[in-house]
Amino acid sequence: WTGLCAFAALSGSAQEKKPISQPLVSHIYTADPSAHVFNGRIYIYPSHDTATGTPENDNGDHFNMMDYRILSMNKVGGKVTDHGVALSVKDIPWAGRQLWAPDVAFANGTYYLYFPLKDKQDVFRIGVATSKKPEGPFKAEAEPIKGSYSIDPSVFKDPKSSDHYMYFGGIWGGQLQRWNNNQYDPNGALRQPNEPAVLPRVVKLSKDMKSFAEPVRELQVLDQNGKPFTEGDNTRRFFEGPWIHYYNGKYYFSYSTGDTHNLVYATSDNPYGPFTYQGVILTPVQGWTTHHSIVEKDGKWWLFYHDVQLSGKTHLRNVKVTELKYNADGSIQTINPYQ
Ligand code: FUB
Repeated sequence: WTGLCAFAALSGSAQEKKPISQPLVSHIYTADPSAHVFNGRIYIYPSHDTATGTPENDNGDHFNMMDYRILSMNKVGGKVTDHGVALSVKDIPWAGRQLWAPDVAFANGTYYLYFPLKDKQDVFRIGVATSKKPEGPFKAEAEPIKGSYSIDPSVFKDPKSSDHYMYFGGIWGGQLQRWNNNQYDPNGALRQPNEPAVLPRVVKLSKDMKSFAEPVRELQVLDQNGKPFTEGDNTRRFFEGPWIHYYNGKYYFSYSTGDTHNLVYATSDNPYGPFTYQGVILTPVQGWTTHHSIVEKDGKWWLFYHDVQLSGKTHLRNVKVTELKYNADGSIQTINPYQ
């Protein structure tokens, strides 16, 4: 994430256009919506944006979120309930700062909330917290998940095997460029335009849902000719915000391209990939970041996303939802968030 100057240039034109959907709530700022259907109800696990006064910089320090609040509704268009604070940074034993984009999975009769947070050394790790209810409150484990790093966990239950996989990662402020072969290099630099792009990561979860069952793997995302992207191919290479869903016998891996502000997707026959790039899901929104989830409810598919309609500020966002449509060949119809 980051790039404030780029946002200033982008927002002028976007703000003159009419949004295709309205913020789901306006009493708090929310972002990075991970939506799931639990017990027939839609639960949205967003970041909770707040104006803490932390100065802006290119590492995203002003995204200084202190807690999570969970939203739910019985259907798209229904009344949205804010369930209050579900987990606070002050209640996480290993916390440094910055609760970024979370996700939730259900297994073993328990809801598991996965969250990225900087530890006391200012290194992003991924933590887990549990609850017996989808809306929380959640109780955090004493330590981050062993072997975890970077940001934006997205946890997926494979309908074929019932195994759970975590997809994660984000470059720039998300620190993914500091991790090679799962080893940390504090000086790990961003790639040069002609170098291979940093890849998102995937790992199978253990049955206890609190640990990794294997070493973290890189997830290959290839172009239509089977070639990996270079860093310079920044309209297509992975930046942050991974999500995965299963549709019509295929796995769909989608993500943000960051500094080019698109949500794009790639498909595969295997949850470990390789994934082949297919196209754009959502063209740029107001604000620098773009982040999403995709979920089926009531026979339709929905794209949850965010923009900055309420505040005009890139770190004070609001979550939205719109219908996502497939063509007969399984490709996704590109959505323009403004008319
Ligand atoms: O909300 C903080 C960060 O901004 C998220 O982790 C990224 O995906 C971007 O949306």
